[in-house]
Formats: sequence, structure tokens, C-alpha cells
Amino acid sequence: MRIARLLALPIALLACLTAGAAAAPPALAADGITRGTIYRDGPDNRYLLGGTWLFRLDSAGVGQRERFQRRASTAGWAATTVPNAWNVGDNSVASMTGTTGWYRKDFHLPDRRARMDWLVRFESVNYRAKVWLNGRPIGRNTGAYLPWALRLPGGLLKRRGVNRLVIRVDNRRLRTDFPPSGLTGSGDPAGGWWNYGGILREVYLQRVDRIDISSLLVRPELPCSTCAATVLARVTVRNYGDAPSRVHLTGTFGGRRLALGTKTVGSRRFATFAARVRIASPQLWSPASPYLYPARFAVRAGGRKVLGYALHSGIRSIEVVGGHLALNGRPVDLRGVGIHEDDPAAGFAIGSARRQQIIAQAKEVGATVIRAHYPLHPEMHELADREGLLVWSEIPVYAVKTKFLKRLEVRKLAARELEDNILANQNHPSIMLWSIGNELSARPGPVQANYIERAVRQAKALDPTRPIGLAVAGYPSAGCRPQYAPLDVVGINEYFGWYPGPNGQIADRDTLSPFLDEMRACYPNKAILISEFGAEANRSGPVQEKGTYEYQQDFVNFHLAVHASKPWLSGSIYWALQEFRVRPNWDGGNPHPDSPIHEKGLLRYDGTKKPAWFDVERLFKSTPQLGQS
Ligand code: GCB
Repeated sequence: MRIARLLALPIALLACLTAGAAAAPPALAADGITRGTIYRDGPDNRYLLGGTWLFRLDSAGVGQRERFQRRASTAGWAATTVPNAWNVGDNSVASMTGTTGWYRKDFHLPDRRARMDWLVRFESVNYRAKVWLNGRPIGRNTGAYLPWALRLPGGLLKRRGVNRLVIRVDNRRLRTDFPPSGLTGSGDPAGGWWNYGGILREVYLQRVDRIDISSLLVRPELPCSTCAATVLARVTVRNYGDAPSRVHLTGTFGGRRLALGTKTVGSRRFATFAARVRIASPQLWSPASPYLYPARFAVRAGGRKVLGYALHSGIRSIEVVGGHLALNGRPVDLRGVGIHEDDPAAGFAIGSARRQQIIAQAKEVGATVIRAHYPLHPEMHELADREGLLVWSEIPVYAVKTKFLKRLEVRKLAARELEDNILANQNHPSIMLWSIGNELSARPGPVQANYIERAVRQAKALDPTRPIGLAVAGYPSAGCRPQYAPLDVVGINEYFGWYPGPNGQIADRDTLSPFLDEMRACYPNKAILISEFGAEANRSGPVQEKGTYEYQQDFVNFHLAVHASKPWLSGSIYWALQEFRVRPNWDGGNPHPDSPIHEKGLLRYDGTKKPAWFDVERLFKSTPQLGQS
């Protein structure tokens, strides 16, 4: 491949080759840089940093000392592409535990004009990232699944020559990470999904013509299903330039004008513009009819258009009324599936085709809601908006032990991820709630109470239009917990008749129904959903034997019947749509497991359907999920 060979050349020669073409258009194609994003919403000033990247593993942790970040030579680096998970297919304990790996991208700026500022935006890096530009450190980040950006300092950036972006990625999990590290009873690394190291989602260059949009909110408010809607648009811009600028913002929502106005924005300052528009007879968004309104924005500075921004919004209300989740005023009884953005060949570095497939499969089984343990890829949200799937949106505050949840740095990271998730994803009509975590201690004390109280307050302040939830492990011994008081929604992960649970308390599936009634009595005013239930299945065999397809079929029929018998439930989510890599020596309650694959999926890892798929599909599709009946 031409690009790969070019990159293998000594960098000095590479620079000569490109410098010779000074008058020619920037070497976009050769660098693999393309204008635009792979998803359709957002600002129009992004360039995908695709093409050939370089990678080198650094298991010995010597990279910084040996100055991988500074060396121009490409010796020791191998060509790769980004997104990338470097340990796909390595199912060892060492792979799950994590290590360090280095990525490098040599590129020309796709626009050489001197007035442009540049940012680099990472959609998701797992887990700790440190970034250098042309040998100098420019920033770092902690935490995957959420976008972050760094400014490329003008003094370091080469307008014409080759720029070298180097990223050190460390995916060794700590007890204080999301998700945290830990050890299972048998001494293996714990964790709810594979610890794929790498740059797991795309990287973009962002060109700033003095003024950039730092946040953009389009929030439709619908007081009742037959009411007029009010749409609030709020845009915060930032002036990257050295001089104050007269900034004029225009916008439309569904073709209606948003009067955002004009302001003078000081150098290095932010300014917020807001406007409201009334939509008299809105066409509502719902899974049955996912109607989207286009919204467009333009930023003008000094009389010139410097930035455009487009998105797709939906008008709907989602709230808890009388202890029930209501969509557009109607109580719902959703059915859905848990998902992972996983794939046997790519790990978590999946592409658009795989994302479309996951969404299509969720639709095919009859789901109206999907849930993951972490914020989804931006394109997944857009697909959910378009296809009519509600999203239980969760931050990866996953099974964090109380003694770590207590720590300030853990609380700060959780608060940052909650805020980042809301700011990044709040414009999607598909998102039905913000979840602040999964399976913290089932017997919460003051630490968790404080976490819940603060997280709910923070989320409500950022987004007063969506309910706030938490998924909890369903154990009768937990009793009624006053610590859950601030929550709007309680998700119950119930594995009755599958796992024994502490002291065997959930071994008997017949105790599920009374347990659910007790939960309802505890939380009469909250919406309650079954956020997980599932059984592993990898073979045919007796219906009484755990791990057989027959057992799984019987399990889903029994559980969905119990769920359907509780009219106060707002929904039920099967865990999971498809098998995924989880961790070494996983058995998931199956006496004959295929570690490291989690096998509660309705689809095998190769995408084929298990018998229980058809039971779930029949039961999901025969349930009036949206309150039509
Ligand atoms: C849970 C977790 C989920 C696991 C599941 C299981 O409660 O939330 O991530 O995969 O149990 O299969 O044990």
C-alpha cells in the first residue's frame, strides 16, 4: 500500500517529498484525512484522521524513557488503522489486565491558512491517554466511551510540514477506574466486559476559524401529548482568536427560525446564545414513529460564516408519572436488550456496518429499548433516534466497591463522566434516562447515598427533562433502601433461578414474583424496570440443566411471564442481545462454559440465533409496549 510504504520511509525523506509539493493542495488523501464525520450530527469543521496509523506495544513500559514520543524514525512501529483494539483475540489474563500501547499519526494539516486553530478530538480511548504533538506533551485524559479534545498549540503545529501526533494508551485497570479492576474468587481479573486496549473510536481534527461551538443544546419541551412544544436552543461559543469578535448566530428548527442574535465575544472568551421556538402541533417522536426534526445553526464572525452545525432532534416527553415511565403521556411497558459494542474480529473498535447490525438485530427481536454499561458511540445514538429505539444511557460506574466510591478522585471522575455524557448526548430523542451506575453495593450505606444524591442533583441541573436511574442487583435481603429516594427509576438486575445469590436467596425462581411485589411496595412512586435478566446457553440438552438452549428457552418464558404479570413494571430488558468477550475463566453460572465468552446472548458470538431468540421475539412482539391498547 502506497501510504504504508511512504510511512516506512525515513521521516526526513518523507518531509522532503511533501515539502516539494508546497503549492499543491495538502496531502489529504495520502494522509488518510477526510472531511466530515462518520455520523451526521455535529459541527461541519471536523476531519476524520483515518488512513494509516502506526502502533507499537510497550509491555515493558519503557516507551517514555526511550522517547517514543520524540523520535522521528518509524523503526519499531507497525502500520495499523484507527479505531483499533490492540488485544483483540488475545484472551489471556495478561491481555485482560492491560498494558501500554503507543499510536502515532503523521499528517499534514488539511487547511494551511494561518488563522485556523486546530483541535484533536478523540471519541473514546481506553483508558489513560497521554498525547504529544511534534515531540511535546499537549495533554492527557482518563476514561473511555466519552469524547474529549485537545488544542494543538499553534507554536508546535507545522502549517506545511508533517505533524507527528503520538498517543500513549495505558489500559491497566485500577480499582478506582470505570469499570474498576478487581479479582474474582479464583484470582482472575474481574470485570464485566473485555478490557480492550486502544483508540476504540475515531479521531478527528477540528478546524477552528476563530470561533468554535463548545456546546450546543436543542431541548424540546412537551407539556402534554396534544400540547404545543417549546424548543430551547442554547449555544455556547468560544473565541479562539486574539481579538474580540462580533459573533452572529442563526438557527432553524424544523425550518422555523431561532432568533439567537449577535454578541461581541472577547478574545479567549465564551458567550452563550439562546432562543426558543414554539411548535404548535408537533409530530411526536416515539419508537412507533421516530419522527426527527432537522435543526441547523450557522456562526458568522466579522460578516463571514465560520461554522455550521446540523443535528436531528425529536419532540417527545419522557417522565415518571404515578410510579410509571410515560412516553408522550402514555405509560409504557418496554421490552428490550442489553448490548455491547463488541465483535469477534474488531473487539470494541467496531465500524458502522456492525453498529447498524446491532441496531437492526435489536429491532428484529422486537425491542423498543437498549441498554449498555457505558455511553454508546455517537452513530449508535443516531441510529437509535432514526430507528426508534429508546436508550438507557449509563456511565461505566460499574460494580465500584464502596471503599473506592468513597474516594474523592473516584467521585470527581464519576461526576465528570455524568456531565460529559449528558453534554455529549442530550440532543438525542432516543435517550430516555441517565443512569448513574450499575450494581454498586446492594446494601447501600451513607457513601452510596451521598453518591446518588449528588449525581441526581447534578444530572437534574444539567437536564431537567429526563429521569435519572440506577441499576441494582436484585436481592431480597437488601430490603427497602431509603438511599434510593432521589432516583426516578430503579432498574432491577434479576437472576432468579440462575445464580444462587448470597446465601442462595435467589436460587428458587418461584421467589421472583413475591420479590418484585416487595420491591414495588418499597418504591411505589418510582418507575421500576427489569434492567437485566438472562441465562447462559451454549448447547442442547435437558431443560433442567443450566447452560442448555432448552434451559434458556424455559428461563425466558418464565421470567417474561412473571414480568408481564406486574402491570406496574415499566419494562424488561434481556441481558444480552448477543454474546461478547467478558473475562478469562468466566463461567457465568454455566457448568460447561466457553470462557472468555459471555453466553447469555440470544445470538451467538458468530451472530446466529439461539432457540430462545424466537421465544423472546414472540413475547416482545406480542406485548403492547407503548401503551396503545
Ligand atoms: C450483571 C452485570 C452484567 C453481567 C451479568 C452476568 O449483573 O450487570 O454486566 O454480564 O450480571 O451475566 O452475570
